[in-house]
Order: sequence, then C-alpha cells, then structure tokens
Amino acid sequence: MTAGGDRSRETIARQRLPKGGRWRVRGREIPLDRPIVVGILNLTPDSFSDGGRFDDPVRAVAHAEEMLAAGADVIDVGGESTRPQGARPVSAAEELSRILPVVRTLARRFPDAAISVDTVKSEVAEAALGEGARIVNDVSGFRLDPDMAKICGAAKCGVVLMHSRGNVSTMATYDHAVYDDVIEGVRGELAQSLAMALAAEIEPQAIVLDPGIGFAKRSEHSLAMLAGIPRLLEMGHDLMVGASRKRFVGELTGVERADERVHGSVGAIVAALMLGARLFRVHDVAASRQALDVAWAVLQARSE
Ligand code: HH2
Repeated sequence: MTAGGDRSRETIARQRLPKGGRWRVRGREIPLDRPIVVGILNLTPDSFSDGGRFDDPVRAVAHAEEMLAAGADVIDVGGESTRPQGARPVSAAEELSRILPVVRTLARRFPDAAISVDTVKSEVAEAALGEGARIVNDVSGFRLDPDMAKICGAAKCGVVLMHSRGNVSTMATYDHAVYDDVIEGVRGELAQSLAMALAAEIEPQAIVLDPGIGFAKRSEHSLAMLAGIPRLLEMGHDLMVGASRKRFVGELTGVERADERVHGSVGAIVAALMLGARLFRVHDVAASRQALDVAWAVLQARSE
C-alpha cells in the first residue's frame, strides 16, 4: 500500500456522516435520517427519457401510486421539459393545465406523500401550492422568475435550489458549460440563489441545494460535481442529486437509450450517498430505493 493510499483511507475514515436533519416542507418535516427518494413524474410530451408516457392524468396518477408503493418519499411533478435537444418553453397556462389536476388528485389521495412541483414559474408554483404541493423544485435556483422566492417564502414550502445557467431551452445544453473551477463556480452561483431565498425569509431548514447534474455541465463537470459533494455540503444545506438516466451515465457506459441507464444511474446515487447527499431524484424508484437502503445500512454500521 502506498503512502497516498493510506492517506486517502484515513481521510475517508475521518469523514463524518452529516447528522440527520429535517427538511421543513410546509406544515410537515421530512426526517433526513435515511436516504430520501424523489420519484419523477413528468407530465410532458417531450421529456428526454419518459416524454409522452405519463401525459394523461389517469396514467400519471397510476404511475405516482406505483412509485409510492416502490418506496418514493416525494413525488416531483413537472409540466415543462428542459431536455438537452430543443426543449420548448411552455406558457404558464399550458403548464398549469398539465400539472394542476394531477397535483390536486395526488395531494388528496396520498396525504402522507409530499408533492413537489418542478417549475421555474411563480404562477405555476403558487397554484400548485394552493392545490396541496409542499415543495417547489426550481431548476433555475430562483434566477428566472423574480417573484419565485417571495411566493415560496409566503407559502413556507420546502424549496430545492438547483444550479443551472441559461434559460429553459439552453440550460441542459453545453452552451454555458465553461468553468475555471466547476465546484467553485457552482458554489458561487448557488450562494446567490441561497441569498435570494434567505432575503425572502425562507427558513434555512426549508432549503435543499442541488448541483444540477447535466445542466450547463459536460460529463467531466457532472462527475466533478458528484465527487465534490463534500465541498458542496460545506454550504450548510442538504443536497439533492438528479443523476437519473442522464447523458453522463450514457457517456460513461456506452448505453444510448436513456431508459436503459438504470444500473449506471444507481451507481451514481450510491456514490453520492457515500459522499453525503441525502435526497435523490429518480425515474427508477424500486431499484434506487433498494440500492440506497443497503448502502445506507452499510454506512450506518460503519459509523456506529
Ligand atoms: N433534472 C431534470 C429536471 N428537474 N430537478 C432537480 N432538482 N435536479 C435535477 O437534476 C433535475 C430536476 C431533468 O430531468 P427530467 O425531468 O427527467 O427530464 P426533462 O427535463 O426532459 O423533463
């Protein structure tokens, strides 16, 4: 064993697991004393891996039910795709017509689940919160709508501030993927999102950060973000990771079809869990739940 190997083993042994906090999400607290699985429900015709599969409300609710039965803690409902190729922005009215009936049904039928809305528009967030959503997942980290922070502060909902650059059409492309130091760059820009949230009196315990895997990030940037999770945790908030079926998994594994990337996606979230992330936004709930629970049990046994 080399001196370098000894040193890295020591570093890993010294690393403390973050204490299990609680995520405040509008009248409820989600304990973060185990990995939290956020099931993706895209009500879009054009999402990169599941576009068109759940854009009918009946199928969407059935899929949410399956994900909850498979162990999802949160259902993240989205009505606008940010796909890398030709994402088409939709109006607030169109987004609302896609998501509101489903949010309403899910909130009533599954009162124990927390419903999250994946939107960059305050009008959509406000309406979804009015129908029972408890979390706003803003992939622009409050950059694109000046009223988003205010709406979330007033509603006392949970928020996910994800890092991205550009607008809905460009944020998942490589147009803005230029960094001197990707982790410092993302930390600096997430700090601006955080400042907007705190200025709107959103409680720190309501805020989860997300490095935005694949958003203005080439594969090497996404890998650096995952490896850099301990440095992102220094910002003082729990982390959500959305690696599910993304391009970097395809590039690493040579698997072209997004819906065949489950094994690589699970590898990514298990690594992220080991490095300190607690929340995972996934398409494949059963595989992710099983893998995270086993990896978590190993981590718990190590820290006892
Ligand atoms: N990724 C996507 C959408 N929303 N939200 C968070 N917090 N983190 C992510 O990594 C993230 C996200 C993109 O994935 P998907 O919803 O499957 O695709 P599309 O944007 O094409 O609908």
